[in-house]
Amino acid sequence: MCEHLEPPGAPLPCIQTASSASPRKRDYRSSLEPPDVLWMRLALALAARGLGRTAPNPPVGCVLVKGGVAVGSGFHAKAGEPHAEVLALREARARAEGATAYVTLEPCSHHGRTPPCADALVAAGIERVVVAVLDPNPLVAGSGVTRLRAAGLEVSWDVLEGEAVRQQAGFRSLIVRGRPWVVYKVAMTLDGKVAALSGASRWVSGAPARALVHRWRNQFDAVAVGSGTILADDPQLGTRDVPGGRDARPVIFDRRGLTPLAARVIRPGSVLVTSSTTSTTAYKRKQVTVIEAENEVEALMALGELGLSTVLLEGGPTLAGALLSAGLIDEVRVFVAPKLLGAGLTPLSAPFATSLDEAHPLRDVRVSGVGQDVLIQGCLHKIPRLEVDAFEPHSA
Ligand code: AOF
Ligand code: ZN
Repeated sequence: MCEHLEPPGAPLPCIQTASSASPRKRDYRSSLEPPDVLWMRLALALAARGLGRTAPNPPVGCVLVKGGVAVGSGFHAKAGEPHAEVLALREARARAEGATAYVTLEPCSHHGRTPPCADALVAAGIERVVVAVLDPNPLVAGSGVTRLRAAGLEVSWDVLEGEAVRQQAGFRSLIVRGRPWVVYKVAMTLDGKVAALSGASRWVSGAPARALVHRWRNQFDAVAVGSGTILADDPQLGTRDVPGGRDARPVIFDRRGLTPLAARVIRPGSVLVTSSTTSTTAYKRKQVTVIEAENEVEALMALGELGLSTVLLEGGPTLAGALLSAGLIDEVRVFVAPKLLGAGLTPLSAPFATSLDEAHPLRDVRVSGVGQDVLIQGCLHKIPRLEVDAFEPHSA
């Protein structure tokens, strides 16, 4: 997802990229962008409001535009509730006739929990549909576009495709790989320490970085930690201070059942991932969902079965090292704080590369400033896409 969890239009200030070398240079990009791109940005910003709420469904936004004016808009708020297009059509009513629809995901063509959006767009008299990206769901996978084109609508599907793919990383991961998209978030000192030797880590990063993490938690389906982090910090893993926020589902990786029942994350709805040898009755009594898994892959597949599409992994180094070694971390977001510790714990405790040739390169790297800290984010894996070589992005 790389930065997909931040609503488009509210990017962090990039402090050093090839395209923004001068700190005084303003970014006038949006005022020069074609209308299709601007309207799609609005649809993506709407979709972002569903992040962390729609799983196993994707976040989707839709704007209907006629004569240069938005006549309806909507976003998918929750699985089982109406799709973005339907809400936008409801708002536009008769004004939808002859309008262009901007949708961040290919309109669906199947009868799921709701009827097909492609049919609703056709019935409302929409003339043109601009889609950001095709739906990898095998029930849709191009058939939404085909159906719209067959009904005579002009359809394209490549506007802000990269942004849409990043925003839908969780959904794409879940539907293609059966497991959530895993983002490892870590805060370290300038000399690469996440905690003092005692294990104390409050606080490495500054208040603005910590507030940003709360906003991320609000947009993820789950927040995961190892039992070591629970024992060291007893974190609450909530979204304090986020207006309208709700807690992501806490997931505790605890092979040996070391998490105290009085820990703050042991609450109804939390998930405990453990081994078959752990006694789990007391956790279950606290309405904790227990997953017994033999290894990390099994654990993540079980989280996928619970419908969790995005996991923000918040440590500690042992769990992160194990997941990275198993190839299960998809993206990293590292805050580097202007402090030196000299001695302490490092972000990944499992050795996974013995030479620089074996280092894991990140793709789609972004560097930004958050208060006094520097945030570096990048992906280890490609976000799953639908390969559609034979499928034209524009109507003939
Ligand atoms: C759209 N617009 O806003 C969303 C779509 O069970 P259902 O009926 O909600 O269908 C879920 C599937 O529909 C989901 O897996 C994805 O393929 C698509 N989601 N499609 O046209 C939307 N949320
Ligand atoms: Zn739909």
